[in-house]
Amino acid sequence: MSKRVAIIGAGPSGLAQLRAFQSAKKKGDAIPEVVCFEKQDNWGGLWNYTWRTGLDEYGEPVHGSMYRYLWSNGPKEGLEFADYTFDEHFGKPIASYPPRAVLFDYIEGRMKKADVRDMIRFSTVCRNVSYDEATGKFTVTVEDLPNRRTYAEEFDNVVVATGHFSTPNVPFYPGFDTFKGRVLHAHDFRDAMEFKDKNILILGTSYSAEDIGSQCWKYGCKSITVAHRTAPMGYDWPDNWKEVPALVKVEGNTATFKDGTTADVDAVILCTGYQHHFPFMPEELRLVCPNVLATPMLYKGVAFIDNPKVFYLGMQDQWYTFNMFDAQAWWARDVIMGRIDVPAKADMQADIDARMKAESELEDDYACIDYQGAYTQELISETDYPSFDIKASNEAFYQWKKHKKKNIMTFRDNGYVSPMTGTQAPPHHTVWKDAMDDSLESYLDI
Ligand code: FAD
Ligand code: NA7
Repeated sequence: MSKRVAIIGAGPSGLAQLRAFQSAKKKGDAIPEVVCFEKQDNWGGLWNYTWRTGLDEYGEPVHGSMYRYLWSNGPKEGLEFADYTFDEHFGKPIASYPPRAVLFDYIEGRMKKADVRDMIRFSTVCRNVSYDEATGKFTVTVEDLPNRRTYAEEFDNVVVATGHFSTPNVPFYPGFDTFKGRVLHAHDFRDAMEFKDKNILILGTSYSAEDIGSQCWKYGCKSITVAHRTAPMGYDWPDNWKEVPALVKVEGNTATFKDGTTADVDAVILCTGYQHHFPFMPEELRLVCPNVLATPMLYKGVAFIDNPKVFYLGMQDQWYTFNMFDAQAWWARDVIMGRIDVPAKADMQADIDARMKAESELEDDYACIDYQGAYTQELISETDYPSFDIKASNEAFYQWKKHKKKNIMTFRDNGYVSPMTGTQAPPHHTVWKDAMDDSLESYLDI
């Protein structure tokens, strides 16, 4: 095959794309030349922890949004790779909510086995992509950061796998500019110990709000106040945690909420979500998208309908993660290799419209889980990605929701059944609230 494929980003999505091509090669198929550009000096994307915030050593925006002591916020049974199980990697069953380092090790284990590291150009940031109608080729311009060398190469396809939980959505509220404490976004949160004995105000009611609040509680903050714009999270919170209506303003250290109540706080943590941000893509190829399950502009949630030689991976709001990225990557690979045809643009648009309508009719989180499970299943059924028991994954998610409802501070102490191996996860040796050491060694007890 003389085709060249550029993958931008070596997080779980970009790595899924590399693994998809490598698995075809292993079966004896001729694959395109694949080059992956990764701006960090290692793979793993968000799972590659960095202490840095703001700008990195080269002046680039720091990609990392993960923080210390982060444990998986969903069951590992919902994200397991079908071609590389947890049992295979760890050689023994492990508990259901691994800390970041353990999941990083798992992601890395599959890629080491696939032996594709030399297809990645690390510390190389993608600056620009352009498409030439006449030649049908893309010019991808990148910068080799340590050597400050900018160069361009031609490709037949571009796979954008740069994630969408890195560029923060930062709202302004009156008084932020004169607030006496720290105002930070979740993207810049690193160590809950910073907030020990402090009163914190959190804005937002989704995963970051819930988990950063829980971290701060676990590591000894004095109180947590969460202000909601739309609806409270409604869990049965610990005594020093309260939910209040939307923030109106801060004056000095005093926050005032929509119902007129106030709270004195030391820090404000904006858990207000992220933006899909692709400054390196030209406007005509740039995905514009909110954090939803059915993405606009992408056929089957992957192929960019205005130019289906461009693919975006992992751009959905995520219940399913790693194995959904795999399903997308295998599907994109098969379009690139001519095994799957994309239909005419009007048909692709009709498909997108139908998916968006279906999403708008989903009644609750359980329906969302089913929806994304069915989507993952649909893509898998069109490729040779190992099929797996999606119903068992859905079941792990349902149980997770129920366990959270029952007790938000103990849900991580539960274990579920692997959809890949049928293995029942054992309980972890220490309950989450008492497990202060999140290292791989501590978790695996080695
Ligand atoms: P990313 O992991 O964001 O990787 C994108 C990669 O692209 C990065 O390596 C980045 O350096 C690179 N890149 C970006 N721009 C450029 C450029 N211009 N040029 C070259 N390279 C570039 N999911 C779960 O399943 N379980 C969890 O517990 C969980 N917890 C999370 C906690 C937090 C705080 C966040 C923010 C997300 C969490 N997620 C979790 C979801 C997460 O999005 C996925 O697990 C996964 O990391 C997404 O993979 P990705 O490859 O699409 O994106
Ligand atoms: P999400 O899931 O996109 O949630 C963003 C939250 O921020 C949501 O509760 C929004 O409330 C809230 N929000 C957004 N803008 C504002 C303003 N202006 N004021 C108050 N509240 C606001 O992002 P997360 O960071 O929680 O999660 C992203 C990923 O990180 C996720 O996949 C996890 O795995 C980790 P709304 O309901 O819209 O009123």
